[in-house]
Amino acid sequence: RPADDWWRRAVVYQVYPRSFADADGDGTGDVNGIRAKLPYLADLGVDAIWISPWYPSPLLDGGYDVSDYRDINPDFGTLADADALIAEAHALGLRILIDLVPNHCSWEHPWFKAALAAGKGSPERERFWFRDGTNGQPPTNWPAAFGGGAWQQIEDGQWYLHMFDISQPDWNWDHPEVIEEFDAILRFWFDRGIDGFRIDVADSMAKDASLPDVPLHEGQPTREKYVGNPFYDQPGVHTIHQRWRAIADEYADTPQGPRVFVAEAWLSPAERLAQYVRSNELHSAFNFDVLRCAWDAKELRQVIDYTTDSLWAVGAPATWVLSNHDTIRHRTRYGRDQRDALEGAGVVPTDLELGLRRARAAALLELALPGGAYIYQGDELGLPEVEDLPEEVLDDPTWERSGHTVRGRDGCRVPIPWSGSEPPYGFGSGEGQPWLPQPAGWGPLTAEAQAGDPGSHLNLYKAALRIRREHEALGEGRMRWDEDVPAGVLSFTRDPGFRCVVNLGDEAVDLPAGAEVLLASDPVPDGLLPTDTAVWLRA
Ligand code: TEU
Repeated sequence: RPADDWWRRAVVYQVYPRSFADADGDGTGDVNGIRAKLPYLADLGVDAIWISPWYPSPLLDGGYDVSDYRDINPDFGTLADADALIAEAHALGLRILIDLVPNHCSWEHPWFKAALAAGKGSPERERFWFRDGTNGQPPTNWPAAFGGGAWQQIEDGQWYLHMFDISQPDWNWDHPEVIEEFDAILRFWFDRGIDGFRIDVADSMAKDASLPDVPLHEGQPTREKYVGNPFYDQPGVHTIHQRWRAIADEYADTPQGPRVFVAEAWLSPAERLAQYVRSNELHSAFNFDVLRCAWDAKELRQVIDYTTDSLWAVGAPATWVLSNHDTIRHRTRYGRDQRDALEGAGVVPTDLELGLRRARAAALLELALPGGAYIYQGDELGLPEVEDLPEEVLDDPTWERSGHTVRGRDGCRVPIPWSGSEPPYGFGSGEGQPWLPQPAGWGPLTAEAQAGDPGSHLNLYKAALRIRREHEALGEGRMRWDEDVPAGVLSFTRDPGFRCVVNLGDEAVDLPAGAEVLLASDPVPDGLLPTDTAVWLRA
């Protein structure tokens, strides 16, 4: 296969640096920790890693509050460590994507500090959204993502816009200096050898500068991304993406191959998302509709169909994702019957054994679908969401900003258990406590414990990724649903000669006669496919 289309079929592993691996033993993950685990990732069989923000940051939103886009957070390491990581990863055949956070920065960013100091009407304020309010009220009724309004008033009476936390002022993307600054940031990292960027809230940078209010829903300003929303999916975002694509394309004809973008945009329906991956824009975009699906054959099939149809219409590959650092881990989600399992951590009863079976089956489904796939760190170990973190350790801003009503996203960010039978499970030396406490009982889930067990979750992922690399049917390409299966079963064929069958129904079904089982998510006795089980077949 040509190296230049690697991103169309790549399996990318998401590293959340704070929680991945701790080389210096201070209880916080770091760049040298990632370096130490590169052989693990190469052995796992992924093609690339995406590293969530590693920049200097007060970490008020886990690093999505960037105070310097051209450096490494001293808690995580140095630029020299990052350079070494890039070189070592490339030597192992792993590509590196990093996170670009272009909608907002941290209130500690020098440009924002300069804007506060320079005062009303200054050119420094023009790079952000500073406005006067009316009668003590903010300029618009826009809601912030983590609760409360999106405008924060400062001492001189002006308000600044923050679509996320108050510590994350929104950039003014109508300003040439902001545009040029991000051009330079892209080049800075491309020149250091980065293979691409995941674009944070890729649908939000452009704003309707006439600042209209949003409609009310049940008395509250809506957070819905309706068509025409003044701060989401504005036409201006596409101008920005086209500009970035041109920059990435300047690097395309180098031995390293193309530099790529993946959009994070929680936009439905897929036709809307497909606009972001037209050939002169971003290369790919996460599909979150599958992530939001219940464990239901009909619903999944429908979502897979309209996703692939709308992406293929613009020539883009599908990009599947089951979990990330913002969502409840799918082992836990799939262990629940409730369709609203994405919300309400801690209140819905969870069957973790059921969740694990389904997570195993889901891994085979995800990795057999056409296109690329993302794996969130720890999902290869079958980690569940940690739902009983003590309130005093909760760190996600949603906890604070929601007035302690939403527990937030910490439960999927608990440091990875690598080895040993008790905390910190090889995450650091134990000298510095892990920044979030790990639960007791994770001993059997460590990478070390699973490595030697042929039936482990880790070894299922490894086997699937090995077959995916070897089997020419997998990755980019087309799929065809097989209709000769009972309701509740998903079955599709990839050419040549590869079939994936997933039983999401209530009873065991017959496996197709004469098929050779390449891989099964759980044992398949007597030609039967049990419930919540998936198989890969040579058809
Ligand atoms: O998330 C963007 C985003 O829209 C999320 O708030 C999403 O809607 C929510 O988490 C769904 O559960 C990105 C990052 O992934 C997230 O970690 C950051 O907090 C956010 O941007 C702000 O940078």
